Amino acid sequence: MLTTYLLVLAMKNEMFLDKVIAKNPNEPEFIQAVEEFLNSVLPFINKNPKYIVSNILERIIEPERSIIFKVPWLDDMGKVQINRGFRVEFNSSIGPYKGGLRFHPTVNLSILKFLGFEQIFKNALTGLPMGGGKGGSDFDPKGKSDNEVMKFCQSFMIELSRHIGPNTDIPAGDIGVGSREIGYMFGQYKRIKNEFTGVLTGKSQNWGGSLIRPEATGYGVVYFLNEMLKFNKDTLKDKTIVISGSGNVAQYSCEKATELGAKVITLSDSSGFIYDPDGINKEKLDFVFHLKNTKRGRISEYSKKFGCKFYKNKTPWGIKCDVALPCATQNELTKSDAQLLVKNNCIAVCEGANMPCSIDAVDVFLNNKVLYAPGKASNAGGVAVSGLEMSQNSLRMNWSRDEVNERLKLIMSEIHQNCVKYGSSGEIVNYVNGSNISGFIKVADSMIDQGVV
Ligand code: NDP
Ligand code: 2IT
Repeated sequence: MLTTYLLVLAMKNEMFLDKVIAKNPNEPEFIQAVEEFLNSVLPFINKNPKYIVSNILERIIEPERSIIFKVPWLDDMGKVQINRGFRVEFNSSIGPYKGGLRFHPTVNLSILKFLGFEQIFKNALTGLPMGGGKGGSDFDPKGKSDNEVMKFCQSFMIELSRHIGPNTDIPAGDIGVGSREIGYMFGQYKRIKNEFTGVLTGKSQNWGGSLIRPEATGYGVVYFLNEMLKFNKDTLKDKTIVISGSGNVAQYSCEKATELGAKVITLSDSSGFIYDPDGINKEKLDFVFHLKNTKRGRISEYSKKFGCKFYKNKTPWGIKCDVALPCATQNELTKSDAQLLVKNNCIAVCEGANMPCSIDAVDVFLNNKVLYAPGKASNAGGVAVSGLEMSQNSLRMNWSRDEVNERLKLIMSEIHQNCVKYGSSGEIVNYVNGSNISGFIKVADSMIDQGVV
């Protein structure tokens, strides 16, 4: 009798994606993230009746709260501008909501729900007590003066401050949000609440930030890659690496990979990519840091400075490499890109960005035994060090660079071990299954412990 009941419920699970699509129309990125998750988790759930009986799937894909608000601000010409602000507080079963803010013209509810959903399991994988959330705005910082960015950030925080707090929801950076934006938002939060608290992470070091947080996502990506290679009795030494993006994650992935003996030959932005066959060494990377973080210029300037090729409006996946690190944005690597990488004998793909590879690109990697790490495992170093920043703020202490870096290394290695534990079949490690199942168990069990939540 019970078996028949469970069988019926399991069949309902199989049709679950149709229900998600019907309930969340016009949210393709969110549906994509749920589909990828279900591919790993459904077979596991169907073997573990407690998750079926507790209807955990339907519960876990619904955000606890989605806040959408108007952000009015005055530009330098004195004209009123209007943007839309968001915070998706997705799941707080293992800790306060935690996740970045993205400022980019493409930002909408679908993108923030996909990012918030992935963040739940990523945060669980870090082993730290953080729930999942994500927010941001369709505001475009490109081409805006510092004054305009500040005015926008202040107005954004007037509304956001009602919903966040050091024990409730702790935002951080993401695309378009770096230390400048975090500074303006922190200053405004402090004025509104008259409190100096760790309400945001990614703060500057003079006022509560953690050493290594700027580097953490990129360094973590390379530490994870190193673990994957080590597990396959290989190393990073002399590997040729193709990186997309030239922002925070791309810059520090490039720095750490180079430090560990690899050669990085591409970087990109939304205008195209540069190909430097000699490798982007320390001096060249210093130029990129200045170009992108201070001058806020275009990556094409690198090719003029160092005399290499710039490919306008192209992505770098056709360049022959051993390893690819997509570090720009979602769905930037498609099935045909994956086929090119395989044809060129790429052995590993480690995601710095969130969901940069489409589902059919991931299938190509898995079918061809390319070592493939999904972002929720490989880019978890950023939020992990955000978690360490929260600990330091609570303790009112600062840890040394070495101490934070060692903790980051350990966390990335433990995430790798968990992927091996939950994703191995025979000799092969499926990192997609490993990360999804490992993250899911912790969150789902906590939800069940806490009753009808
Ligand atoms: P940045 O804003 O510092 O850099 C983003 C980079 O990606 C830029 O080079 C940008 O080019 C490029 N890019 C952004 N959107 C597009 C697009 N639609 N098409 C082509 N290129 C694009 O962001 P981060 O480096 O912080 O973030 C990069 C990725 O890493 C994102 O997916 C983010 O979610 C993820 N991530 C970030 C973490 C962090 O701690 N910052 C942590 C974990 C993941 P351009 O300047 O021309 O727009
Ligand atoms: O996608 C991510 O993990 C981030 N943007 C970092 C989030 C954080 O809270 O540090």
